[in-house]
Amino acid sequence: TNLAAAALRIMAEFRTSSHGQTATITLTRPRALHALSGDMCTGIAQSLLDWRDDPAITRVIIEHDAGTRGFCAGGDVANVRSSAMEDSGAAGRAIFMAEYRLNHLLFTYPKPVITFMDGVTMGGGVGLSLPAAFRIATSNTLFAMPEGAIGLFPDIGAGWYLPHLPGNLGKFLALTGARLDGAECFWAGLATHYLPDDQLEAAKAALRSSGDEPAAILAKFAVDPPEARLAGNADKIARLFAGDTLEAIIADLAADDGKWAAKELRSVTAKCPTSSKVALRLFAEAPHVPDFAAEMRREYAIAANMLVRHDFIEGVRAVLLDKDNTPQWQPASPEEVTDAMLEAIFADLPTGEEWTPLTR
Ligand code: QUE
Repeated sequence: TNLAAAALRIMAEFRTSSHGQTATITLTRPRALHALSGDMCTGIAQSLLDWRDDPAITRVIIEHDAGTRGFCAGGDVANVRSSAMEDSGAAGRAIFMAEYRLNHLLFTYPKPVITFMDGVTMGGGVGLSLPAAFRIATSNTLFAMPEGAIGLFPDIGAGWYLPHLPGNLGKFLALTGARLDGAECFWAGLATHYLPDDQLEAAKAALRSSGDEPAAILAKFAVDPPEARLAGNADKIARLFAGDTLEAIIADLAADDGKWAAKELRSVTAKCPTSSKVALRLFAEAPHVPDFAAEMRREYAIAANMLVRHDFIEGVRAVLLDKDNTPQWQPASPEEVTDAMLEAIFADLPTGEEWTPLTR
């Protein structure tokens, strides 16, 4: 009914609580696998600012509502897409502004944050995880940077975190959209701890009732993860994702006669070629980025330039709306993505329109 629909719309998409010295953000948008809306980003940042200045609070837990699927599936890309078609992307840019401000606030937060990556953790969910001092992988973790599937690019600070992963793992994650489980996240250093999912509520209860440091508390609940399947492919990833260009990586995968390379080649070539080239350039330029604020500034400019392109509108249509998974990319091949196109996507925004951090 209309009344029920209206009630669902005003239902809060996150809630906050505090127990002793521990504050908690709980994501409560289960119908979207807790994907971040712009309002969630703004509201969560406000709570974090309040707790930052509250001496009674020494640490913050980020979790999703118990009993629901997914930790956080991403950002508000369906609404960004609507904005691109209806208001030239103005509302979409505001959503990315709010999300990247939250990412930056978490990155610079002076108190330890503990993120429970318990379920689907993609894109926006990765942005809540990687800046946290304590990143808890679980038996339910499914981690990915899938933006190449929707004609976007690995954002939320991916250009800061991913280039530092060993053995070309960052390029592999960005170009294939590979899904990592909890054991693989721990193996790659994306997570700091691995907990069985039947220990999560006990670990949170201990963080809320004990005065001990988070590291000491989490050590009591962490276990050795199962073997990481990814470790067995690390040599191939290091070798076959070493190329500097998309064309070189595709050629190396195609020249390998193994089954693994053939499967990854299909993943790479299904992604938006412009997205993949943006990712490679983002990573190549990473050594020149002085700090995380500069990272957010460049990613925001890229997002603003990409969200109005055909590929983003088409990618969200194919993956999230029509779910036919047959996006028609423009250009459709790596060779057709010119340096001039990349220059336009990496162009600075006009003065006054750039990303800025939260000030309060
Ligand atoms: C790339 C993305 C997202 C994605 C899939 C991609 C993304 C996002 C979602 C998503 C998933 C399930 C939902 C939802 C959103 O999927 O950002 O509302 O129920 O939010 O390939 O960037």
